[in-house]
Amino acid sequence: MIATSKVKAVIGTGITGLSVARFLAAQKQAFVLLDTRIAPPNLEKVQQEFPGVAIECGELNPATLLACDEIIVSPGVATATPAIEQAKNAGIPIVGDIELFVRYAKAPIVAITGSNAKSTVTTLVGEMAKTAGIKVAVGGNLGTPALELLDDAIELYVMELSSFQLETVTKLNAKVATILNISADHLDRYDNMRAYILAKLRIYFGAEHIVVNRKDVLTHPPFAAGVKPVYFGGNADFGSFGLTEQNGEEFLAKNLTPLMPSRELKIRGRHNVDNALAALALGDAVGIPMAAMLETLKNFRGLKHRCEFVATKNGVEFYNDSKGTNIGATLAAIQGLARDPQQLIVILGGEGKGQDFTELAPALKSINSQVVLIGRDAPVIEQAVAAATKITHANSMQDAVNKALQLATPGDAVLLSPACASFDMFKNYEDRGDQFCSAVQELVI
Ligand code: UMA
Ligand code: ADP
Repeated sequence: MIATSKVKAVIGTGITGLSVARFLAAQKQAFVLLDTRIAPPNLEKVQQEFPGVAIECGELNPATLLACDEIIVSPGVATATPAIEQAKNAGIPIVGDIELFVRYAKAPIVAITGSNAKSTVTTLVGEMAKTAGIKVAVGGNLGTPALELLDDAIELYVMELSSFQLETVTKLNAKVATILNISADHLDRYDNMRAYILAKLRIYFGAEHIVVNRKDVLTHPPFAAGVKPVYFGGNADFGSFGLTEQNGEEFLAKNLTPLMPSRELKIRGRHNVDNALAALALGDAVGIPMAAMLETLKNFRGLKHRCEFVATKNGVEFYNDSKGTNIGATLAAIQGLARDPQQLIVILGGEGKGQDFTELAPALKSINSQVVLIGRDAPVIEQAVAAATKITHANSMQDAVNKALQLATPGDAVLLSPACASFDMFKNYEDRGDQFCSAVQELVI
């Protein structure tokens, strides 16, 4: 039986498109599949799994879209694509997998976005819920498509959401929603920062609770949301999760009540103190017991490739922050791991995505730093930061690690946080981080 008289269009045959197709097929809903690539991924799989379904590859055909009653767009496809715009102007609803997910999810949703720290905070909140014995599903942009998480036995959904996913959301109705921070990213997709931020702000639509970053006003809802936000970061006060001092020691605190000393966190760097506070605020809003949240914070060692401690060689500590793929992330990592007067040697470079690297200069200048440059946009970065720090060039990750060790003295640290995409030299950021870790382990000292 067909659920509606018309068909739906699913754009994209990546993991999101596949999850949408499976979801619609399970509902006996007719659909067509489209992908803008001539040879998209999963093509054979899709043909086998959905034998009767029409699949169109290459430039989107407006006629196909205009014949549908709803278009479900994968996050990697811009809704500004002309054929999609044309369908939208004809009154056809354009949605994404998250909108479908919201229609069917029965448990409360913790919704997390931000330019950086999404995966860390999403994973932390998920772990906190697990520690508390809550049946939790964790996913979205983190990796598992939202629709694959749907299960009536689930008691809480913790969702990492990208600006791409939020673009097509009308009303998320999250139990709690947050934008962790905002810095420039994805400007190859958005015309300007305004458009990028507006996409992110959609996370607050219909939210019961809102958590915002005290130090980043761009995360605050500009509209009268009817909800008083809870702040995280900075000094503790009422209505916030922040930092307070007790007997000369820094504590994470709720409403000025000390919860645990910051030094008991296993995740390193000042930015991770903010991440811990954000996770506490989110968990608190959905009723995760405080004891379970604090236990999780004391045990959570962080995700791979995010300011991950690798090894100490010759008295020099090596950190892998390969997921630092934009300037905002790298600034946080530099500020988090700076050990002035000891040196911080930062390995930077790759595909610069058109970013303005002069933003890194003040941070590099304010500490005892050196930079080892790799990758395609090394000359662009050199021009932007040469006046602020000393530059050395390297032609491979192994070369970069060897040179960093030569530049270091015991007590210094070496940080791979490239502020760039990896695709010019590596398969992806994981490959880049793995090559860094191997090169560190292989150092001859
Ligand atoms: N593509 C086309 N034509 C199409 C469909 C896709 O060219 O018709 C291209 C896209 O431009 C993109 C790639 O194919 O380069 C993948 O796009 P997709 O929408 O099919 O992606 P999925 O494989 O479904 O994965 C998506 C998210 N990817 C993107 O948003 C690009 C994954 O986030 C996410 O984990 C997954 O859904 C499950 O929710 C990845 C990501 O890079 C990790 N996200 C960006 C980020 O974190 O910065 C936003
Ligand atoms: P995302 O999923 O948003 O990319 P991750 O948790 O994977 O976030 O972290 C990516 C990078 O962002 C880290 O490697 C680190 O360099 C940086 N980062 C982590 N926490 C913060 C923060 N609170 N503020 C700014 N940058 C951060």
